[in-house]
Amino acid sequence: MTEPKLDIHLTDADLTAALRADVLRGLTADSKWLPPKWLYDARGSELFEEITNLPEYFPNRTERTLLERAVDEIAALAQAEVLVELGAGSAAKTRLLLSALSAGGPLKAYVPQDVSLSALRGAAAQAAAEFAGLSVHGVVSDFTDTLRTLPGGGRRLVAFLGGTLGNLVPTERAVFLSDLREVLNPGEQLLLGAGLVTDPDVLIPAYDDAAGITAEFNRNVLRVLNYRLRADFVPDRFAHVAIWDPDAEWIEMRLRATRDMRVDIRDLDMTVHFARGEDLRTEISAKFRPETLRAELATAGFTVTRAWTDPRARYALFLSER
Ligand code: AVJ
Repeated sequence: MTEPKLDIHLTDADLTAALRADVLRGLTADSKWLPPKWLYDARGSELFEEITNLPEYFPNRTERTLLERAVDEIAALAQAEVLVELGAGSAAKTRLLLSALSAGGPLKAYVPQDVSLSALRGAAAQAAAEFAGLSVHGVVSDFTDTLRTLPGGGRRLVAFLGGTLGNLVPTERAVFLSDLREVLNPGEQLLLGAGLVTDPDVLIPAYDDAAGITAEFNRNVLRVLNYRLRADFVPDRFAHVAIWDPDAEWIEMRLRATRDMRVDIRDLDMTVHFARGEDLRTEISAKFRPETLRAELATAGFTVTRAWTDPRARYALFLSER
């Protein structure tokens, strides 16, 4: 087996610096918020893997079923020499893509990208072990920052799966999609997985499961602040809340203070007050209407060549060309 290469664009020190900036901005705002990427330290990435196995969390299972159905056609259309996977995480679905792309196709390299070094190490090692002759080149970064420095070396298929696009608000999404379109060469393609707008009675439990794993995942961000910035959050004093916003058509995860609190963030010399009932928003997870997402892709300069949806129209895969 060839050892996987690993590019670290985000060192531990970079992460701490970025977190400081986000905490300064987000926890001094009128409505407190933090970007969702801070949910994914080693423990957070593990908890997310657990979420994908929950009965209520349908997006990953639905996406996998769609991928199983679509993957040969995707491979035939993409003719990819390099598979780039943005937000790869533990890359559980990658095996499907890698085997279809390498079966008789020109695939030479796999480039998994993720913000979590621990998740990426596992993904890279596993792919290298399973696909002999495949060159594996992991990138630790924030996916919105490193499009320009993604390794090339042949015709690329960029996979952005799991519905992670939904973590971006509309303006961020537009910038991200057009930046991505700009770095791709003619003929290179994007495979996008996106959750669709569906019944809130199905969506909300997916983000508020009976076993409380999503609640632990959500509260984990407070533990990240505790060890990275020497804060003294007591995670159990925050309740997990998942809300469907019918106007914005996104799920919001929040942490709700169960009493008045002062929290010291020592490394920022900062004290934050929470009133009982006050929310800290930790994630948005936008859901899409197929026509709207097609329009957003078109505005960014992509042409959708193929799309797949499950029978209950809860999730979709879009293959588009630069
Ligand atoms: C990894 C961002 C796609 O939004 O569904 C799961 C994260 N948050 N449960 C999603 C998540 C709560 C997930 N993404």
